[in-house]
Amino acid sequence: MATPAYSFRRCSTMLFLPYVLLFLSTTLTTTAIVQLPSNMSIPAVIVFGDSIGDQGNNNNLTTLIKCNFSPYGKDFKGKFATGRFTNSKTPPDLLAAELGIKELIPAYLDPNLHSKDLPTGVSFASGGTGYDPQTSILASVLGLSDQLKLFKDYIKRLEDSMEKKQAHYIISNSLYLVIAGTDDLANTYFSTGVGRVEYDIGAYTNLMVDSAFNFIKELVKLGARRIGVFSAPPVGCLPAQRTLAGGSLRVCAKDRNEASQLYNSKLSAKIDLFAKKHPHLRVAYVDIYHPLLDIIQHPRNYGIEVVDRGCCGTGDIEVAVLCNPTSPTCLNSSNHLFWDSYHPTEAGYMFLTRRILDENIYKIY
Ligand SMILES: *[C@@H]1O[C@H](CO)[C@@H](O)[C@H](O)[C@H]1NC(C)=O
Ligand SMILES: *[C@@H]1O[C@H](CO)[C@@H](O)[C@H](O)[C@H]1NC(C)=O
Ligand SMILES: CC(=O)N[C@H]1CO[C@H](CO)[C@@H](O)[C@@H]1O
Repeated sequence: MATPAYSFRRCSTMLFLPYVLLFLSTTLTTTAIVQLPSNMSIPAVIVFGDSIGDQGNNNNLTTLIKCNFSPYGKDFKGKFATGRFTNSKTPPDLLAAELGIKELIPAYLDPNLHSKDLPTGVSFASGGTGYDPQTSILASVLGLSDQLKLFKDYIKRLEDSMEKKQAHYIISNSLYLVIAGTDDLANTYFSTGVGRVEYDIGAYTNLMVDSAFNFIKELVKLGARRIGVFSAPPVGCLPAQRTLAGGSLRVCAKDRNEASQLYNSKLSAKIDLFAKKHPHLRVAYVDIYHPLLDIIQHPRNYGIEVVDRGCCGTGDIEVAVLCNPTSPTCLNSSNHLFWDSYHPTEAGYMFLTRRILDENIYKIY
């Protein structure tokens, strides 16, 4: 694909931002950090998948996989828990802001969702879900097929609220994020062992990749063109996985990381092939494995001090209901990579988001 024609004005924009905001405070909501080519625009960010992109959809589900209570949201504006599985913003929020679209991507199931939020994007993601249909069933959350149904509903609402041509423009030019795989590996395959009853890791990662592809094809059928498909993270380095499978020293669990790498290699090969076959589409494999591993191996380069436990509670095991108002938190979440035993802090997500943009933005032009 073409060489990147974008430029980053991050530093100068950062310095300049307070002044811009001062002058435009009544109308301006977001200043783009990434400069897209002038003939291209991304009207919306639309998100599917798991807790990395769940902006509060699980709040209204009957599941234990939720986090709409303190200390979640501790560093969010207004210091309240929105249902995001971190101390503040998630990658969809950070990506949308860097692209100059808006500051926050709302949950589609948020009862306060305004119709004016629709044209700039929403999230259908649900914490605890995965490509394996068993994963969402075990967690009582929205599976990817449920998320597709909601997306169809979204398209209809969009078409009802504007000219068909305009709605079509939004659907076909938006950036779609598909973020799943962690829960399949960490929960369904390794922790509960449900996956292992029927499959070895080779067969299980094939099932994940096939399911990811069916999902991508459905999105394309519904009109999506720009799709970023996230890799699995180094699952064995999530603090809870260190505790469960990393021995007394809580090292990164080797079998989990090898499983992530196996899945990622199959996914990226298949996406590259798919992208070559469909040059009118922009489907990109988004590596989050290596950017996260780099922070874990070289935390000082990022001003991070703690990478092996979360900020919430002991940091070894607390997540969702186990990280709750009775849990003490670390003093400074910005020097922790992980917020709870499973999810990065906003600081961690910020480093990740910037790497994602640096490495992938040209793939979606
Ligand atoms: C934008 O312009 C570039 C260079 O002029 C061209 O290669 C690219 O196809 C254009 N993209 C769109 C979406 O029109
Ligand atoms: C928190 O950690 C960040 C990142 O290392 C650092 O820049 C900041 O100064 C720290 N804040 C406090 C209050 O110590
Ligand atoms: C589980 C739960 O909280 N369900 C609620 C979701 O929202 C609807 C209406 O907004 C309520 O009727 C449900 O009780």
